[in-house]
Amino acid sequence: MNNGNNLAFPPEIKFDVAGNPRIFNGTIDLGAFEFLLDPAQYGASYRDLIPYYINAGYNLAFFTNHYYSNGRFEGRSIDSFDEFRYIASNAGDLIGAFGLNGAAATLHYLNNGYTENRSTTAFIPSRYLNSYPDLFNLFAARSPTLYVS
Ligand SMILES: [Ca+2]
Repeated sequence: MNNGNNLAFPPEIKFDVAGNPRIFNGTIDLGAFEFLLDPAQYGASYRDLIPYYINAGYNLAFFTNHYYSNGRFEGRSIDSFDEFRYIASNAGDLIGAFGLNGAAATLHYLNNGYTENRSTTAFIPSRYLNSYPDLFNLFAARSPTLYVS
C-alpha cells in the first residue's frame, strides 16, 4: 500500500476493481487488483477494442482506462489472449522473432498482427499432439480432457 506512483496511472481512473478509491492517503495503493491487469494482454484479448487503441495512438493506457471504466462491468476477462498460440499460429516468422517472449509477441499482435489480419488460433494444440505419438503420450495422458479432440 502507498507504494504506487501516482503519475504512472491515468488520473481519470479513481477507483480500483472493487470500487475503492485508488488514491488513499495521497498515494495510489498497489493492491492485488492493480497487479493483475496487463493492458496489452487485456487489449489483445478483445479484437473489438484494438481499433480504438490504434485511434488513441497505440496508447496502452486506452486499455487500462477501458477495463476500469467499462470492461470490468461488462464481465470481460483481463487476459484470454494466448500469446504462445499466436506465435505458433504464425510460426514462419514469429518463432524466430520472438521465441518464448510472449510479452513482445502480444505487442506485435496489437501493433502489427491485428492490422495484418494474422491468425491467433491457426495452431491447434490437440491436432499437433495427435500428430506425434510421443508428445501425445507425454502430455495428453496427464490431461486427457485438455488434449483429446
Ligand atoms: Ca495472455
